[in-house]
Amino acid sequence: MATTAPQQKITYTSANVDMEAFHKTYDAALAEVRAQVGKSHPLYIAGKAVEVPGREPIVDVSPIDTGLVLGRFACAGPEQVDQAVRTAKAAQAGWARLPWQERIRIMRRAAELIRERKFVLSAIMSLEVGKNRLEAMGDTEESADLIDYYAQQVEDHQGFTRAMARLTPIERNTEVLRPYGVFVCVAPFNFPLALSTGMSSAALMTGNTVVYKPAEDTPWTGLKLYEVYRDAGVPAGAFNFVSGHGREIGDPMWQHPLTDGVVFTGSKAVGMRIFHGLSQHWVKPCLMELGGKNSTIVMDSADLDAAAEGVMRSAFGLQNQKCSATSRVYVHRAVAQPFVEKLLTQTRAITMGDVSRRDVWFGPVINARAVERWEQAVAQARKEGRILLGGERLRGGDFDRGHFVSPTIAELPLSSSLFMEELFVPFLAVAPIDSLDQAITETNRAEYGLTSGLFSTKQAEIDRWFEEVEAGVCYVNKRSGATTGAWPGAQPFTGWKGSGSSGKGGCGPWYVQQFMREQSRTVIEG
Ligand code: UN1
Repeated sequence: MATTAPQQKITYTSANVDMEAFHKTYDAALAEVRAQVGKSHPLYIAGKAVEVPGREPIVDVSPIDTGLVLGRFACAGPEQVDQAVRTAKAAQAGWARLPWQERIRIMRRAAELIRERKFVLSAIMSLEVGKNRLEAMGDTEESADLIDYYAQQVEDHQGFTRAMARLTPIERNTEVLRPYGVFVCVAPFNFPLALSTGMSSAALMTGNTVVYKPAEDTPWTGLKLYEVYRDAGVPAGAFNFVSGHGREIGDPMWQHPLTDGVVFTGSKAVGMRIFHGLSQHWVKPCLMELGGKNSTIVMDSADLDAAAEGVMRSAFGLQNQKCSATSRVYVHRAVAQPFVEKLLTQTRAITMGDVSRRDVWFGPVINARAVERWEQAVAQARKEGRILLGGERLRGGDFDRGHFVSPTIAELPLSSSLFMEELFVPFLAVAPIDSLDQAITETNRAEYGLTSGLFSTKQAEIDRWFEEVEAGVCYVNKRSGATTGAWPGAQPFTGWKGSGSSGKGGCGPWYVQQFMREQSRTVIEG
């Protein structure tokens, strides 16, 4: 069966899709992908395969089944990093000299190819990340839409060239935005296609070249993005695929003197290290999205069914491994008991296991380190408060093959550090509050400020919350996901405080401009 058949678009909040056709095509794509596992893959620098003979490859295993080796990926060292950055530098002028319309044409072709390949790309992500089918397809569709949305921004601004005022009749003044040069693009595992595509496509279409490092846990999806760009016509050397161990190659990439900027999505700790280290001789752009500790506030006027479903979806979708996930809930004391009961009922109904199967919603966490983090959080919660649901590793059958932990909800005192630290595992902290003021104060106490959710039917509360909450992406009464599901062109994804660096997010109208610098051009014509 063809896995490239066109089908309806799936977003993170889709309904009314023909699920029979979807699952049939997904099954076929999974079979196709399973037939390709276990191969060895090189790096791609200057359009050429580069082997790294002296170093052990990265063994890419599925978190669903750690016995399933998806592939072996060449493990770059500093020498290959140097080669990749030099290559990107050499390719940059030629790429930037193309008329912007030509770059946009190539990038829009890449979006088309992602849509053509969407079932195979999603099936790979299901196996490589442990993403359920709809989440994986959402990731793929978002990737294509990100390219188109950014391309539209460039078109709407005529390639970012505009005529400026004249101070005298004899001068002609123009301003143009021009690329910085070489961007190092470091991607995380959780949205291995959407975040890689969003960051790199914005860099590329504005005339930069890219050295791309996929997350260590998801090099296969990253390689597929390389193939998309190559097949779309991105010239050799403009996008270089360099897999390897996190810090070992990440550091030499951004520390390289020929690197002109960094675009990074990942942890705050790593992001801050890059930010502080990047600008040694002059200030270089460092565009970062750095995680969250997102709260949802449930007020006494809320529709509690909607709130419970919205929180469950945002807390446990992709096993909480989203920067946008809800990981703490402040619920008004007057409705705390019925809300928590509904939340527990919703969470008990979650289907768990091998997420590559249809109808399984909740899968494994990404690796053994994540299991450990979850175990530590559970142990701390047992000491400080009360586990309301979960708290055990999942065992037996499918569960014994992968990194499976149960969706866990704990009631904790507001003083617990579990309300403030990002964990990135399925652990939800809940506490009753007495007022909106208190809930906003608690929310804003965190170092992070990415997404935030509110369930309330009182306009005055909604207005106040928008005004006072310190977060870039705010949702009211969102049942399909209290704090998750941002989409290109609909919800710009901007991290405030410790969640980002520039105040202008991906998915938004000010994103691509950040990959360029102004040049004002004055010509005296007299
Ligand atoms: C992330 O986890 O870094 O809003 C991105 C969402 C997704 C993006 C999450 N579009 O839930």
